Amino acid sequence: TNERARWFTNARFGMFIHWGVYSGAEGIWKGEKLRNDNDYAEWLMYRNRIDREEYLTLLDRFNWNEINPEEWVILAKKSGMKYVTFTAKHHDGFALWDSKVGDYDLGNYTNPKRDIVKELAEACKKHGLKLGLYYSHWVDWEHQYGWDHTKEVTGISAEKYDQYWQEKVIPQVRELLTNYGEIGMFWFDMWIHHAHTVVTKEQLLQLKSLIRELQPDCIVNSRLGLSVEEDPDVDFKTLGDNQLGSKKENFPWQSPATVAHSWGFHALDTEWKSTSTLLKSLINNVSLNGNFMLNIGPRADGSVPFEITQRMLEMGRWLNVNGEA
Ligand code: JFZ
Repeated sequence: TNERARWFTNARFGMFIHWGVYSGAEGIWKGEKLRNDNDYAEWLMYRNRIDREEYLTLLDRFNWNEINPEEWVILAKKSGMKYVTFTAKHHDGFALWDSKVGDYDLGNYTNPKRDIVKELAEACKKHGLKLGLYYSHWVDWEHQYGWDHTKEVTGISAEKYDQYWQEKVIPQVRELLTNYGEIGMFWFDMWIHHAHTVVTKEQLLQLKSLIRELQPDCIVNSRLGLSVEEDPDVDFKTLGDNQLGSKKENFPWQSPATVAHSWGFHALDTEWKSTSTLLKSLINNVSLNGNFMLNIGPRADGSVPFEITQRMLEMGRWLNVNGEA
């Protein structure tokens, strides 16, 4: 078994946090209330073809005096979760820490400067949880040479994509693994094998070896996008949402899930799963030796919807009675 992933296998239950500039829109752009195939709140910038400057006007809706990431960590802890995974950079390309790489980052748009990765790292340390970082490596809608799905049609040269990779992805991941203490996991997100798109095996291996070099104990999920043949050193597999693995898996596995539908907060989300449905998912998952990561989508003031906190705290109470320490 993989020593590096031992804590993760034992952790069983973690919190996913989708929070970023899009949280200010709550899934609705200029009054548009259409729901379609891809109505994830965090896909707003791409779906509505919002340019990189106008998109940031959403930051005006943030209440920086209210936002306290420690509250997310405390909720995770009370819910029986052992780690949190935060969207440090989602597909919109906006870095939620004080990044020196480029200018599309929170440090550059807050005064006094905020650095949510730093605040979360400190809160996790204080409360004894591991910190994972979601980093959208493949897709980036902000960088002119990053991948977006219109490029399936228009194409992009390998040279240009590599420019994005070398001047943004590599130095940002280096920053995250250098300035914030121990990072328990890197959670990448590429659900189509790289052969279908623009990312090369060499680029992905470069990223993987950077992580191994800077923090050898940091675990990396399979959505990095390399096959087991290309990189046998996989730490854990991320399955599709709510998908279950089996006891016979060769690698630790995890399934991510939301409480309603969207990952980022969506004002039109109304179909909340019940606590017992969520508990059944957790129990199914754990009984098959898996790991369940349940999402919160806080609002632009940092608050977590009541429908989510209530269910998570109920799960925590159940685990207090029935779970193993
Ligand atoms: C991706 C993102 O596009 C989305 O915004 C969110 O961050 C989610 C956690 O990850 O969306 C996916 C990717 C893969 C699957 C489902 C949603 N899948 O394989 O089932």
